[in-house]
This record gives sequence, structure tokens and C-alpha cells, in this order.
Amino acid sequence: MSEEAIAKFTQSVTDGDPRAIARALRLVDDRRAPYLDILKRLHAHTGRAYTIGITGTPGAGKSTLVGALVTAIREKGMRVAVIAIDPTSPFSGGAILGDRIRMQKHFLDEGVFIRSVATRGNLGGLSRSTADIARVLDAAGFDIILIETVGVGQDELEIAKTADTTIVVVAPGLGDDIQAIKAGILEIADVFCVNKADRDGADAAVADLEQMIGMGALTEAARKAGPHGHSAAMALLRAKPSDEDGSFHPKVVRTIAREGKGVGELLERCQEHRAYLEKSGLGATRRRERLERELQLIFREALLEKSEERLNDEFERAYERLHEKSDPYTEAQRLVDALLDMKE
Ligand SMILES: Nc1nc2c(ncn2[C@@H]2O[C@H](COP(=O)(O)OP(=O)(O)OP(=O)(O)O)[C@@H](O)[C@H]2O)c(=O)[nH]1
Ligand SMILES: [Mg+2]
Repeated sequence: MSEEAIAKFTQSVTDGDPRAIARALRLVDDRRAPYLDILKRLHAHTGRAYTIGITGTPGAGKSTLVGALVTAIREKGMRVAVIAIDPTSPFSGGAILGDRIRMQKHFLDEGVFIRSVATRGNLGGLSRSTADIARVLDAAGFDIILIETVGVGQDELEIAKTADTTIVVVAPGLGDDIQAIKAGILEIADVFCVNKADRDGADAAVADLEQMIGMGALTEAARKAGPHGHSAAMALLRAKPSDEDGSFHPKVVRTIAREGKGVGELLERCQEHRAYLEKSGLGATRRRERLERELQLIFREALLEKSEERLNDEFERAYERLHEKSDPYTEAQRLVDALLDMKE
């Protein structure tokens, strides 16, 4: 593609042309030229979209909820894009297919864009391609980007960092699940959603989460007060999960995603968090951290690519030495030294 063609193409993307967006995403997915030039040009058009991550236990109703959120967002007249991070292997596309069918009613709507990403490859790769896809969709003018992932493991933590606001979804009757995910849950949740509120046990799930949020607030207050008994104890006594002290405490929202119930309130809670991000300056800090992390990832990838190319022969020799009498530690160090000694 000529410089001019690239400029014209990125213009179509920022104009919101669905075919251009799809093509840009394919190029970015495959890391195929001129994807870097496209991303460079699109960067200047980003920073307007509001990104919401939706994660939680398997089967809690995340995809159904995403569908309901899409409807609610469209009713407000905003454009919305969905990135579904699919945990299944490429060999069993069942889950993607299911979600596609569920989302079908939005297929003919130009204000909605849906994209699945397979979780093949490594962690850095996944969060980087998610970030790239989100960037394209942001530049394409979508007001809200929803990112669905499963679980609250390391992957989700990484992806949560890509989102401005993260919703953690649980369903009633999953008491043990909540226990199991507790460790990581407070760290990433900005809003909690107890879905399937039409089922028994919703109250217990809400109470459980609220208690957990309360405990988190207490621990936080004690930490702020420092190790000295009296003030820490006072802080513990006084602390309540309120927003008065300037920190943010996640709220718990009940939904029945299948009927779209509670979804409006869920969106409102997200908007509250968004307002908090802006007012506290945390949003700006997170955006900077996000960009810095992206630079690191892009640098690593570019470095690896370049150096493997250049060290091709060196690698062959290193393999030979390795099988004769050397060890991988020595050889890796040698390769690094050889790379740093190379002239342009
Ligand atoms: N009773 C009830 N069922 C629901 C509700 N929301 C979703 N479901 C059902 O729960 C099942 C799982 O829903 P999904 O939306 O696929 O859940 P998910 O969390 O995306 O699942 P994975 O992506 O496989 O982890 C489906 O059969 C839904 O119809 C709800 O509010 N109430
Ligand atoms: Mg799903």
C-alpha cells in the first residue's frame, strides 16, 4: 500500500466504515504490513472511547449480559463495540458460535461491532492484541468498548488493565467460586454484578460480596493509618465503605441479563466509576501506565523479531556448541553479547 493509500484507508476507519474496520482488524491480528503504519496513524484518533471489561466465573451469564448491555447502550444512541476473548482452543469453536448466535440481533446494526479473539499465544501477546484491537475500535469512533473474558486469573488481570472499568460477574449458588476467586477479585473489580438474580441465593451472594468489600475497606483504612495501634484501631472502627474518604468502593448490582433487568443500573454504576476516574486523576494515571506498558510490549516484540533475524547464523553456531559441550545459559549470554556488538 502506498503512503497515500494508507492515509485514505485509515480515513475510512476513522469514518467508521465497517468494512475498513474489519480489514484493519484482520491486518492487526495477522501482524501483516502495513499494520504498524495503520496503528501509528490511528493513534492520534484514540482516547475517546470508554472501555468496560466484563469478567467472572464461567457460565455466570457474561455473554448474555454483554448482549443486554449492547441493547441498553444502543438505546442511549451510542455506538458500541464488543471484543470477546474466547478461551476455547481453535478446535472447539462452540463457545464463539454460541455467542455469535446470541448477538445476531445486533448484526445488521452499524452502531454495533463484534469481534472474537482466540486466546492462543502467550499472555503478553493476548493483552497486546486486545489493546491493538481496542485502539482500532476507539479510532473508529465507538463510544463504548466491551471486553468479555472468563475468570479472574492472570490473563484477566492483564486485560482488566486494558479497560477503564471492570465488572466482575458472579451467579448465585456459586459460594465456593466466590471463595476461590476472592484473592484476585477485589483487585480488579470496579463494579460487582450478581447475575441470575431470578434464582435462589442472589441475596446471599450480594451479602457475601458486600461483606468482602467492607473487609477490603477496613484493611485499606488500617493500612493507611499505619502500624501504630491507636490510630489504626480508630480507623478500623470508623471505616465504612463510603466514598467520603476519596477512595472508590465497588458497588454490587443485581441483574437478570436474560430479561435485561438491572442492566441500566449496571451501566450507571460504571459511569459513576468513570466519573471517579476522571475526578481523582486516576484515569489519567492509568492511561499513562497503559501506554508505557504497551511501549514495553511492542519494544519486546520488535526486539525479538529483529534480533532473531540478525542472529540467524549465530543461533546455528550456538546450537552446535550447545550439543557438544556448552550449556544454554552460556549460549544465551553469548547471543546477547553478539547482538549488542553488532553494527548496523
Ligand atoms: N436464570 C437465568 N439464566 C441466565 C441469566 N443470564 C444468563 N443466563 C443463562 O446462563 C447460561 C450461561 O450464559 P452465558 O451468557 O453464556 O454465560 P457466560 O458467563 O458468558 O459463559 P462462558 O462464556 O461460557 O463462561 C445461559 O444458558 C444463559 O441463558 C439470567 O439472568 N437468569
Ligand atoms: Mg461467554
